[in-house]
Amino acid sequence: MLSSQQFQTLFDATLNRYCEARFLTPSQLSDTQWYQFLATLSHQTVLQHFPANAPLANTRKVNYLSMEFLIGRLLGNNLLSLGLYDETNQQLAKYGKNLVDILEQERDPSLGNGGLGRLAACYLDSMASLSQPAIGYGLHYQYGLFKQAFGDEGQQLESGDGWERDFYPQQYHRADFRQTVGFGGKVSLISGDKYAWQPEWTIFGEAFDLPVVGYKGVQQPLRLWQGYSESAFDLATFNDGDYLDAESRVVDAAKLTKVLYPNDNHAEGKALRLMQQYFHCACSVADILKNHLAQGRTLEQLPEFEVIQLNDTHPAIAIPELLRLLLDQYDLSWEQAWAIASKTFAYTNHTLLPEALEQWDQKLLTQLLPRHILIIERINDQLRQQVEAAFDKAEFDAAWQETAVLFDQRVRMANLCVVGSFAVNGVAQIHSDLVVSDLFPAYARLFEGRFHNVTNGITPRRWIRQANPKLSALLDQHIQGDWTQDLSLLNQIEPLAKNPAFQTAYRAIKQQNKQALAAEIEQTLGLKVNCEAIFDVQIKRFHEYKRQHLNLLNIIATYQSLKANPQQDFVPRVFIFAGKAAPGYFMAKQIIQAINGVANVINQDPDMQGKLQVAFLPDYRVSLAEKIIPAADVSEQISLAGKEASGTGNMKLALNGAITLGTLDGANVEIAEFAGNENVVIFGHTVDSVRELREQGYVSKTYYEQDAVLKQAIDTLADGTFSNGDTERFEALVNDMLNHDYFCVLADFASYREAQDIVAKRYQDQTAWVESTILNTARLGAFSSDRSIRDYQTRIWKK
Ligand code: GL7
Repeated sequence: MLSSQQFQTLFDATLNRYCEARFLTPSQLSDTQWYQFLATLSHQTVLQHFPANAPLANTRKVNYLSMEFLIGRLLGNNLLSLGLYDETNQQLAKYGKNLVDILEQERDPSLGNGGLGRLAACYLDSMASLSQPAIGYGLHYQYGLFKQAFGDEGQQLESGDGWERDFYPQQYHRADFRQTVGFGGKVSLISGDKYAWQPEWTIFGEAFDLPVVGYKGVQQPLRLWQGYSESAFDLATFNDGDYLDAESRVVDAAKLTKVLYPNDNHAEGKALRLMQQYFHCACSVADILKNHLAQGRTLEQLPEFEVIQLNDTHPAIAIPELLRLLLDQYDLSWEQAWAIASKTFAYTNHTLLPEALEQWDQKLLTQLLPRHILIIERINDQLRQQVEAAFDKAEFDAAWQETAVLFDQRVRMANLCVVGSFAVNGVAQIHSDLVVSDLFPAYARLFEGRFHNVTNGITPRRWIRQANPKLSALLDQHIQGDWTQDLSLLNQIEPLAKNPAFQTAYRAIKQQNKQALAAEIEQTLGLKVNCEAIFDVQIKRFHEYKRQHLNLLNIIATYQSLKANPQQDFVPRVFIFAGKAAPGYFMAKQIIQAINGVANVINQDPDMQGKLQVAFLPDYRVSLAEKIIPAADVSEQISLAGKEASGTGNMKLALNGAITLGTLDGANVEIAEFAGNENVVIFGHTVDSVRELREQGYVSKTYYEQDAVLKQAIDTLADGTFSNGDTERFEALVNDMLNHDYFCVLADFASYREAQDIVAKRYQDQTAWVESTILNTARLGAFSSDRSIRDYQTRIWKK
């Protein structure tokens, strides 16, 4: 590592060169140029001075395969990990510059949609910090998740995010790691059960490495593959005289990794997506094997040294791909190949939503990957025999219907993962239990001991240290030992929860963070919010199951109540939203537009000023989350019970001193256990009572008819009050709530309103409130992703 003196010398020399090359002096540099200079300097410092590659000890190397890594800005994080953050700030001060402003210049690489992609980034951070040998494998999308803006009528507008086009120095092209990936073509039987695949066309995978810099740990790569075609034309086709067709293949190669599919918890079934998945897996598996063999190890030793962790089913095709290489390229028998592959893969399930469970059309798979489909058929046959042996005749049909990999001309990717992995885990206790009881009960019987829970976690480096420097300084003062490395140390502040001086300091920090967010809101929306009000935050993807429209109905009802009775005792509130909807998800976009419509009316109503305000910040992304989270008083986690596998925003918000207002869903359950029931506010139906509700035949309209407050809220959404008189704008949303309401918003409305009243009452007793929020920080150290990674190590990756 660099000493302070060495860093200073390097800083000065690099700055000189940067300025000379541009005929500028440091005082003439813009903030963007300062960022460019610093990002380059930090990248070089990481590569040259930070320890690389943790040695293998008692654990295997983790190959973390994920289609998404929502890594966010890297410069601040890397400077912290290098131990050069304060040093850099001091250097900049010499030129009258402030690091915080410079960091604002960085574009977030938005290479993910939501929680699943952000989790992958937190896990890379933790693995590098704990020196768990690991590599992340993903795709180098040229366009990350779309940018979001709002139109005149509050509708979501989307535009492309070419995150690296202008300048992105924190990666490097590893030309020597190139892979070749085949598609289509035919398979011929050579002899016995030996096959040869002749792909119809091939695409190159180019590797880009982004170093993941662990806190006091090591740096190891996030390797992202980009599609590329070797020559301008496919020569075989070109020579056949089919010039245009040859060129179109080039176009296809370039298109392959152009965009991230913008769906969250929803599988689209498009051929291009399947191609992306296979391309990702083929490049990664080949790279893993290459590195393994280069160390003089045998194929049989693969599971002893490597584990391939599948982040959801998106990389499921890696299983047949590894089998294919072992069978066709290395000439192993089926039994040998299966013995290796089935001990190498582990699968994390992230959702129970049926629309998110990927199934591929058998025909499409056969066309694109004719060799893989044969392997999948063989897995299916082998499985059938196991199911026949384990279940008696009367049970077989039901068991097979659940467990078959190939069923009704469809390949079920979750099933492929369960069968091909040695371990399967859910992401919060309640979710892992539901995976066994509801999704895969027959598998749980068939494969005893295969199912586990690893509750998600979040990295304290980014989500406390970096996002909330003021709270971090307070924690530093009162905690012995480095809490950023061992978050359980936060429990040292528990005895201070009632201490008036500590309460005052903790509360003052929240207040300052709220002021900073208020400034951001004013700058973005032109809205001045009341910092004495409760900052009530719901920030996440827009999805019906997350029920932002439940939040919205309460806002409308509150507004109506305040209009009807302006003198009532009311605790002021600012409702803060952020989040994107998939461009093709109509209902989620309706909800966004409705929130904007309501915000517009309420924020312009003079009676509401300082009392009730609604701020919907556009373009939610990691860097915006870092600004909102430290300023939140209330964390809205209001999904229908049983639908949110875990959630991770809930952990970030609670650790930063927000009170969870939530259903008994996902990790909320564990947050309530750790924080103590008196320090959260729980409402609504439970998994069991939702089941009963459905069994009785849920009719949402009954709730509407029987609850005048609810009725009035929905009616005004329909009558044009929030849409400039347009009675059609929110028709689909209103109709859905009245006639369908699959996610039981109306059934939970009354209970949610009561919970909101409880929040308001508790907030009025500031001493008790602050004590509660301190206890949230003190007691939730278990939600560090370091703990999650240790759980993976002991439960799953152990040798
Ligand atoms: C998700 C879950 O919805 C979310 O609850 C969980 O926290 C996250 C990480 O485990 O995974 N599953 C999923 O498909 N997406 C998620 O965010 C997109």
